Amino acid sequence: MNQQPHKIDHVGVAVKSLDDALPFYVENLHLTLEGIEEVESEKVKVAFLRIGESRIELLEPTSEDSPVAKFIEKRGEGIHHLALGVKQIDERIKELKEKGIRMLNEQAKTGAGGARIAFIHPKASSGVLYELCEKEKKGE
Ligand code: CMX
Repeated sequence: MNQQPHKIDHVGVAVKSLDDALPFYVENLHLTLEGIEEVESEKVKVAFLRIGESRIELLEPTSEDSPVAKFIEKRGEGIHHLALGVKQIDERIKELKEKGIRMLNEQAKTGAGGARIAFIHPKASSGVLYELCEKEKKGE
């Protein structure tokens, strides 16, 4: 069933500062920090914390015009998006567009960890920002 998302790949959480947020996750929740990476195209620095087959992705804005900076300004820190693990993302985007679903990305772009990603506008999905996320099998 290639059409069906196969897991929650990660939950994106907007934070003002990774340095301030990380100790809670690592020292109190005992999650494993897999790595920190800057995603220039999205104007964020991200930290991935493994939780079972999924991850929590902490997102710190790296500039004032970052989508995450705007989100924090408007709503405060908190859950920012849900990323669904999918196969054949190009097909998934094409199908959603054909069905008239408002996509924020008409084509997949490269996100953290080299994943191919595309966002669906939250107005198309009951106020939730969804990311489609396709990864190579290795290190998924
Ligand atoms: N979740 C749910 N709703 C959201 C949202 C979010 N994360 N961010 C904004 N919204 C809401 C706004 O509050 C607004 O709602 P109201 O009209 O009811 O107030 C609505 O979406 C549209 O807002 P907008 O003014 O048209 O657009 P914004 O400038 O706020 O941008 C969005 C919102 C989603 C289009 C923009 O943030 C975007 O393009 N996001 C995709 C890219 C991204 O988020 N990158 C960062 C993560 C990258 C990564 O994971 O690596």
